[in-house]
Amino acid sequence: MKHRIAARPFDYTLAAGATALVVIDMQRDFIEPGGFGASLGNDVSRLLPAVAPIAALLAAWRTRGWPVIHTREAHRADLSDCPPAKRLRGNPARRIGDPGSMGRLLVAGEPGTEIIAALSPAPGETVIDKPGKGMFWATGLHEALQSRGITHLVFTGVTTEVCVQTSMREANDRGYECLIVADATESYFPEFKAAALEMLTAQGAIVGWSTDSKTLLAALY
Ligand code: TIU
Repeated sequence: MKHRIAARPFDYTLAAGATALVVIDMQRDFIEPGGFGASLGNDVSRLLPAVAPIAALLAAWRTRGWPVIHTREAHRADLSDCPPAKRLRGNPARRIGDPGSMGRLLVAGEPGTEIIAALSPAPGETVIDKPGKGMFWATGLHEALQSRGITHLVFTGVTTEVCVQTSMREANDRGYECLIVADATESYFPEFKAAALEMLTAQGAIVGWSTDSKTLLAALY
């Protein structure tokens, strides 16, 4: 079954059951004070408006038994999957792997890499730790999605122009039909969020489509 979703720059056709909801990096390290996002000098409260729309989309996907993918930006404890170029770049207050109030920044298994309680993964949902900004780099995700017949991806999470945009671009190059939900993604920089949504959908959906959660949810009923 197909669902027609009003979207920019034109309607998106969602394939029921073959469309995964992707929730990018809704982990404490980006959303709560004391984590990696704050260490870069950001106002982490800016990301909170995305939480309720993502929760509503998760409920809709779970009711239908459709696939859900959660990602976390998280490195191995020995940082062997964190290139020096990533760890050493800039002059942050604290670097990846340094101790913070939620454990070592962006290290798998530490409290900071836990997905926030409001969006906790349900049993059976896929959770992947990714060492890069994009969800396909060094994760094996493409093969996992292909084996499950997933052809369409609906993107949510943080931050719009960093991990969400990178993941959506990687997905587009791998042949997925990609939709981003504008109110279910946030950035520390509102102007970057707006620009990212524009550039993803420009030139006849060069990377994909955008819609809002109310339009998407209404179209599923
Ligand atoms: N800094 C920033 O905006 N984002 C990241 O570092 N990672 C993600 O977007 N998840």
